[in-house]
Amino acid sequence: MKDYAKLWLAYSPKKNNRECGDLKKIYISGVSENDKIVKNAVAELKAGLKAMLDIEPSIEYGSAGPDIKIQNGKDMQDKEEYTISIKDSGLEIAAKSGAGILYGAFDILRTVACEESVEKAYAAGKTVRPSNPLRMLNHWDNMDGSIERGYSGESFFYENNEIVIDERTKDYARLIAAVGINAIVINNVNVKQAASYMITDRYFDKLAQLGEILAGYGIGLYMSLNYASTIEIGGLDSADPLDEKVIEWWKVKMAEVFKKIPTLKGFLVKADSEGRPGPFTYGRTQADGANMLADIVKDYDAIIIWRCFVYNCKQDWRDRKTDRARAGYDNFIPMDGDYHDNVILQIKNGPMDFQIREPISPLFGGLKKTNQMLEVQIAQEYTGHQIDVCYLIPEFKEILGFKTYCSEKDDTVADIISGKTLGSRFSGIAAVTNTGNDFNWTGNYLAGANLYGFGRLAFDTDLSAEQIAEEFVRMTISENEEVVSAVLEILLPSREIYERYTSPLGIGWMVTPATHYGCSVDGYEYDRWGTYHRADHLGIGVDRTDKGTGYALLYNEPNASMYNSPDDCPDELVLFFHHLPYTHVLHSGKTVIQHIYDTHFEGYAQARELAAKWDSLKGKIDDAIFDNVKERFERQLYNAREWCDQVNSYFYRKSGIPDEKGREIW
Ligand code: GCV
Repeated sequence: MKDYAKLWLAYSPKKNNRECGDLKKIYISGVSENDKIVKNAVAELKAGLKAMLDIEPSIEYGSAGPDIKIQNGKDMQDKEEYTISIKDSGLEIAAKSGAGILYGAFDILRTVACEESVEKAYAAGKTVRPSNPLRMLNHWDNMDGSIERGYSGESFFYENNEIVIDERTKDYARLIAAVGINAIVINNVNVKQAASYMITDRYFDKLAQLGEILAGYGIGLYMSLNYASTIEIGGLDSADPLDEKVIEWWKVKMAEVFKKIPTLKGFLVKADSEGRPGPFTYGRTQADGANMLADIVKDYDAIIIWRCFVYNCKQDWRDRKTDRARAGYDNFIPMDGDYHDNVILQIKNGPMDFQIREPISPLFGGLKKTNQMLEVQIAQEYTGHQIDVCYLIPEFKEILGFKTYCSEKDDTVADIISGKTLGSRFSGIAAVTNTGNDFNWTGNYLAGANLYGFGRLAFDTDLSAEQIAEEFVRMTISENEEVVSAVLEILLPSREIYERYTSPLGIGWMVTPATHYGCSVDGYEYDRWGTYHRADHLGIGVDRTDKGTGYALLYNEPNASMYNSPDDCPDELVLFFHHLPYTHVLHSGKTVIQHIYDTHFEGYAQARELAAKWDSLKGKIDDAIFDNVKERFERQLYNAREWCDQVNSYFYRKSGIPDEKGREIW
């Protein structure tokens, strides 16, 4: 087994331990001391406080409430809520479930680790209720050990088509529970080869064992499912969701699966997408497919999470009417209201695919009667492969705060996925994760801020991107104020800087095909994936207005009118919605072409500033962390320069319009 960093569970000794108050006793109330999550919470508290403050508090249990198991959906947030208050010479954590106690324990450990005063943090009593019922990580890990879009080594779940369970498995559960994650999907949504057999006795024992470990930290186990299992492992000739033979096969299969893996909470399904099989093959709808499976797993209190990433990936670039951005909406809205209660539709944040800037998917605010979950990606597929630093929490804050105008109140994406808007029992947020078996888990050490931050934000959407970043830095790099400020100055603007030196004004996609790292302005222009910028010598952008593909009109008003008008559309998305001349003047007062030049030069210059800031930390932080990020910055600068020069040269050559400031363009 490879060695690995402890990240925010390092629990290093604290100098300012007086600040942390007198923690002679910890009172735990509302739960049974025999609950296995409570036991893990207590072990965590004891180990953490001993390591950080060298104290050994005694634990006192108050009266236990009824024995509560957290089931999918049913009042999950109530049961995971916790309250911490000061009691006698110590602290009390009160909750209705072991998970609540665990989150409370990690809250205390975080307070101590960040050297905040325990007195101040809890004097008024602190109650935290998770913002979202499901706070999930989606692993795109394959059973051969590779990871689709993985940039931090190999899988720590699989090796040579076997499931690996070791100390790292448990530490992973601890790490993600500490930030509030309560669900993981352990295999790639592209379920192929050995992964199709995860629902057979070849893997049941290991999966049952893994499920138990995760359950001990309040984490539900989910798997991605091969929609065509009936054919691929069942020997049937069909996967038609309305075919009785198919339904019967799934009934028998699910009875076996849930008996053998009692902790299993459900499945994630990618169907009819990028070559994966699905109900369309049989002339059935996405709802037919999802409901068939959901009805069967309902008997086991399980759910089906069905992805909305369904689009035609064999488009003709000459065709200007078919618009990939419309696909999710067109494929899923007609059945709004038909999806059964234990189906959740999982929707990528944007209508395309995790570009550095996209509008919010119009499915949010479009679906009015369906359980919904947001899917974001912390694996930096299009945002720098964990080579370039790109702290994504500011973007996720924008996504969550987007007003969909789907109702009079509670109409933001955050409201929808928390279950507030629709009163839904099943909802939440998932991130395609950025972990692997690298020493530091995430390749670039600073990419750990996205793993940490996603969990924290999913648990409490009111936290600011700044607070989350600061916690990460204090807990995993240094408490030295100079270091904290410098790392925050690197993390916080990094997403905007990445956007500046890559693709402008919401256009996206100018990446190297297949790998998705590095610049290739026309890489996806004459391809089949529906990903075009439509640049010629006069202008650039995709007309998605009422005169073009009509995509802008899929939003509720006033968003539809705003996006439909080049004058009202926000600058950062204007080329996503409009085809404009290079001389078009933006709200910023700059022309499109000058914006392209300026942002690219600025973005590259700012990336150099970030790297220099990092260099200033030499000797002030752990050498291994310093070297790791330094090496990534060297690659980032090469990448940023290529982007800057290629994009500027491309558009200068297309448009013939020189840079007002006369800078060097090739
Ligand atoms: C798991 C994009 C990625 C694929 C990924 C797919 C998806 O197309 O490039 O690697 O497949 O999204 O989200 O299903």
